[in-house]
Amino acid sequence: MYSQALNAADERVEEDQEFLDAFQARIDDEQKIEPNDTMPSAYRKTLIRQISQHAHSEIVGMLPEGNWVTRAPTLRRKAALLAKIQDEGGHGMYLYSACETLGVSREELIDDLHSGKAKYSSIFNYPALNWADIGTIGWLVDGAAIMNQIPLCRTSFGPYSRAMIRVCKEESFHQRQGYELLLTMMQGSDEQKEMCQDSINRWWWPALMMFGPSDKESIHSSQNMAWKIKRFSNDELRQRFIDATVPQAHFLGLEVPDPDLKFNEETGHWDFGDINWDEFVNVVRGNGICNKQRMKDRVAAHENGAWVREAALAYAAKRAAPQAAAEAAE
Ligand code: FAQ
Repeated sequence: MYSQALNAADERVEEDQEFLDAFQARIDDEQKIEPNDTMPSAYRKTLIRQISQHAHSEIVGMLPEGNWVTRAPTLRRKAALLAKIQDEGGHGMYLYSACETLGVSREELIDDLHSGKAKYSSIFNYPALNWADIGTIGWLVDGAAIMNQIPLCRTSFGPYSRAMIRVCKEESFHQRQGYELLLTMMQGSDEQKEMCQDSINRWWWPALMMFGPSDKESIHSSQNMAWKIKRFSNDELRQRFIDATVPQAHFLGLEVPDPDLKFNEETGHWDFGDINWDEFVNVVRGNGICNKQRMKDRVAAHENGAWVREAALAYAAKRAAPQAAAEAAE
C-alpha cells in the first residue's frame, strides 16, 4: 500500500541510527516536520495511516446525520444540521489534502476506503434512530472528537496540525449545537425526555470506544507519542472525556448508562465500568450494525459524483490553458 510514497522516502536517505536520532532531536525540540523534510519511512507511513483514517471518518461521519436532514423538526434545526454535515465534508477535504502532501494520491486513499482496506472510526457504524440522536452525536461524538483533536493541533507534522486548528473550531460549534438541542428536548414532553435517555443509552459506550483500545492493547501509541504525533494516550483522553462529560449529562438530567460510574474523591476522576472490547473489535472488523450500509452509501455517493469531479477538472483545465499560453509567450 502507498508504495510510491514510502519508496520515495526510503530512497532519499539511509535510515541509520544517526539519521533517526537527528530526527528525534527535531521532534524533541518541538520543530514541525514539513512535507519536503526528510523523515523516517515509518513516520510517513503511520501519518498516512492516521490522517487518512481520520479523513475517512469525517466523510463517513456525514452519513448518519445525513439521514435526518429531511426530518429536522424546524427550519433552524435543518439549517444547523446541513451546515454541520457540510463542515464534516470540509474537514475530510483538509485532511485528505494534508495526507496528499506525504506523497500519496487521493484516489489511492479513497480506493482503500471503498475496498475495505482502510479503517474509519467505529462510531459511524451505529445508526441514528431518533431525533435526539442528532443532539447526542453533536454532544458526545463531536465532544469525543474534540478531546482527541485539540492535542492534534500540536501534532508534529505541520500540515496535519494546521488543519486541526480549523477543524477544532468548527467541532466546538457542533458540540454546542448538539448540547443545546438536547437541553431543549429535556425541557419538553416526557416522550422527548425518554428519547434523549434512549439516545445516551445507545451512544455512551460507543463514544468511549472512539478513543481506541486501552493503552495496554494500543499498537501505535508508544512510538507515535515519542514522535509527538499523539500527545496523550488513548486511556488518558478517554478519562478526560468522561470527567468533562458526566457533569454535562447530569446537568441535562440524563443518567449515564454505567452502574459502575462513581466519582473517586481520592483521584478526582470518575471511575467507570468495563468497556465491551469484543464489540469494538467486531465493529472495526466490519460487523457492526451499519458497516455494510455505510460503505454502500459511500461508494454510491462517489460514483454518482463522478460527473462533478470531471466537470471541475475540465473547468480547471480550461481556465489554466490561456494562463499557460500567456506564460509561455512571456
Ligand atoms: N475506530 O494502536 P491504536 C469525528 C484502530 S473524527 C476504528 O491505539 P492509534 C468527527 C487503529 O486505527 C473521528 N479503528 O492506534 C465527526 C489501529 O488500527 P491500524 C476520528 C480504531 O492510531 C464527528 C488499531 O485500532 N478521529 O468524529 C479506533 O495510535 C461527528 C490500534 O489502535 C480520528 O481519526 C476506532 N475508534 O490511535 C464527524 C482522530 N481506534 O491502523 C462526523 C485521529 C483505534 O493499525 C460527525 N486519530 N482504531 O489498522 C487518532 O487520534 C488515533 O488514530 C486513534 C487510534 C486514537 C483513533
